[in-house]
Amino acid sequence: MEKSPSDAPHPRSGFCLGSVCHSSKASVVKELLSPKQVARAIGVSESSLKRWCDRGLIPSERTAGGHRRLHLDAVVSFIRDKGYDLQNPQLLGLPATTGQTDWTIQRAKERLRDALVAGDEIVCRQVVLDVYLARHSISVICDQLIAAAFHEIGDLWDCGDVEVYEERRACEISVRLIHELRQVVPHPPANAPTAFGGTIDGDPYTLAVSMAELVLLDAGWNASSLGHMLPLATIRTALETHRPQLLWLSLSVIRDPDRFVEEMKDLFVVAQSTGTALAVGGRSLSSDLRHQLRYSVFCDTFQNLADFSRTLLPSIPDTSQSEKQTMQAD
Ligand code: B12
Repeated sequence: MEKSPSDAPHPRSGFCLGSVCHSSKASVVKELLSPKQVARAIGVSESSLKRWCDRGLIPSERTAGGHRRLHLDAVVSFIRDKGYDLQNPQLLGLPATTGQTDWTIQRAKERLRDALVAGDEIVCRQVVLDVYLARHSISVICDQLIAAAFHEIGDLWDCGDVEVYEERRACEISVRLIHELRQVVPHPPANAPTAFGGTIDGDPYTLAVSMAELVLLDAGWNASSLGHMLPLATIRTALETHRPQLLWLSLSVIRDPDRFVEEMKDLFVVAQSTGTALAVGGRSLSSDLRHQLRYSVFCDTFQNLADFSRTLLPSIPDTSQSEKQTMQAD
């Protein structure tokens, strides 16, 4: 049965699939879709699709000749927000089986882990996109899919079942996957509060810091990763200069714990003076170390971070609560 949207979809910043990359901010190559293509892809009539365009329920534009055209990123957002099934994903240039597997998170994690180890980027992209289209939250995708797959890859490496090059290639693929997800999460409003984050000097682990950035963007923050291997002194300068409302630190490696404790004391004082909440997480923060530190919150998971960040911004709705809800028919 044909479904009809009940309200306007969230504006999205852009989406990048395969060789087709576009964004509403930066004007690069844009693939425009016709209402007929989109209608056939999601199994609705072309006239319904055109009506939704005209009602502004799905963003579209007109060609010089007056024909409606839709951007892929807006279409993907629409499908996700409204819960449509992708009947012919290839018509949108998506992998043929996108949206056609009802993954459990556990099964998706196993598939992602295997595809990451095999270097099969197409399958990795398909699994992550499927789970996103199935309305799982970004924090669940980060915690239970990508991070969980990496925990298993680490164990496989430890047992000698995964080569170093396979693990590194998996990281490269994941950096690209996270970047692609970054393009589809809702674009934070111009006046969104600012969050900065990074890893400290000596910490080469980049995935968690990028995932935290993605999770915060999705939670409505103007989040920017400052990168990895940052001396705490430069993080301090960033706070003093920009006074972000939130700073996240991912701490996978702490080379010199005593020095770290001293520098963190200073950083906390600065954070208080700049009105910056300090969120910390990561494998190297033992409970012993945590007892010597001051911070606003310690997070085991990205879900913790998303939840904490929302307590700072009670006006931002928690979209993860509506995960997997089915859409109402018109
Ligand atoms: C990829 C990887 C690397 C890559 C990282 C590359 C990159 N670009 O990031 C590189 C090559 C650097 C690397 C190097 C090494 N690695 Co390594 N690595 C991993 C691996 C497979 C994945 C790490 C990762 O990104 N995981 C995904 C993140 C998101 O998960 P996470 O860090 O556990 O974070 C969770 C929480 O802590 C939380 N979190 C983390 N940070 C933050 C921050 C905030 C703000 C919040 C809210 C939450 C949060 O969120 C996650 C939960 O969802 C892990 C396996 C594992 N268990 O993670 C091994 C692992 C960490 N590595 C290991 C080892 C041994 C090494 C090396 C010593 C190997 C060597 N002989 O050279 C070196 C050490 C490097 C160093 N300088 O310290 C061991 C560590 C064992 C131990 N007891 O410490 C592990 C556990 C593998 C294993 N099973 O043995 N590694």
